[in-house]
Amino acid sequence: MTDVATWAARLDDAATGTAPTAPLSGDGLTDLAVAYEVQRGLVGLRLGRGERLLGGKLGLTSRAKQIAMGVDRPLYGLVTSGMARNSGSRLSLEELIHPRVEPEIAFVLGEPLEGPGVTVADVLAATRYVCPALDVIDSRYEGFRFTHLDAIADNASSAVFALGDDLVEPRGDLALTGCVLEVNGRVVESAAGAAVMGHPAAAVAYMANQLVATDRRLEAGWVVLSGGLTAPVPLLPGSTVTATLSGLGSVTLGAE
Ligand code: 0L1
Ligand code: MG
Repeated sequence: MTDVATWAARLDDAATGTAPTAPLSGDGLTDLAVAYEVQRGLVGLRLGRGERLLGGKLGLTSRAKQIAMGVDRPLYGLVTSGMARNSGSRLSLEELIHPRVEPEIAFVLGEPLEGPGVTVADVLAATRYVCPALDVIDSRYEGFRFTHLDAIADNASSAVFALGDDLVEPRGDLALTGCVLEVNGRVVESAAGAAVMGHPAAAVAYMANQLVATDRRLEAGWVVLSGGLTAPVPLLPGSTVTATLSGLGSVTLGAE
């Protein structure tokens, strides 16, 4: 096996066995293109088990999160049907390693977006709906510690996501959309849409433009999670987490 296939299998084993592994950077992962190849391999293993590709996600899109994780650039990952849950679902924490959850704005595309040069205006024109989302991240690395390349290879720590039940056409300024994150009814974080790269659609544009490097694009019908608006919070047993976004509604996940 090449390093790419070996590394993808190692991360997949960590996820399915809920046993974290050491960062790949410690074993020679030093190249951005290779990191995204590992990500493709990892997602390919899911698709080989019958999952469907549903779209994309952005990570490390807020300055606060970049500082917290010690990186200086966003990254993207891919989301599949095996990660999707309905709002109101309760997750079994036995299937996860050390999950954290963060509120996001999700975009559902009506038209494909192909870079280079995709802008916020292009994203909004191509968007059919926006809705609140909860992104459950679960790094496959020990101690949730990794480099930027490690996190790319690990498919942006993707584990589970849920969308709100209300899909609305984008209107108003999403940079000004308010977000409140509650755990068991207590407000633990709050933010505005501008926390993500100044405007959440800028994150979607970033992914479309980055995909040029591999001759890919964002497809019509895809959902794209635009990145955490607040710091992530640990998903603890017995907790219920709700994100409410002004004008967009709310989304809830529980954990047992
Ligand atoms: O959704 C995310 O922001 C994940 C980015 C990857 C790094 C992390 O796990 O924080
Ligand atoms: Mg996220």
